[in-house]
Amino acid sequence: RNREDDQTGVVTRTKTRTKKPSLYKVLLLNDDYTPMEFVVHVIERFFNKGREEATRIMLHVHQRGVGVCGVYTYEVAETKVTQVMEFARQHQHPLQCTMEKE
Ligand code: TYC
Repeated sequence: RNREDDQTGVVTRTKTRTKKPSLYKVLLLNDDYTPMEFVVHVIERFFNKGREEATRIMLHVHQRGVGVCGVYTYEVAETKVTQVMEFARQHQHPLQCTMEKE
């Protein structure tokens, strides 16, 4: 909020500037054992992608070693990583998920 002094004409800015939150990429890492179909399912379920895009992302990770599943604020990204790691562990797959500041 800006307020102008009647005597001096000086404008004082009271409101603190809002800052956009930092964004974090959530990454999947390739491995030799996790089935492709499981990875596609993970991407559909936790990153809200359709089958086509999920398949495209999975193949990118399979071929390049790493790939971005989504970009989120810190807490959301951290939650995705935890959920994916827990889901992979429950199914005894070595799938790795991590996050990185954009
Ligand atoms: N490389 C795995 C296979 O050939 C498939 C895979 C893709 C695994 C992506 C992990 O993040 C991954 N079955």
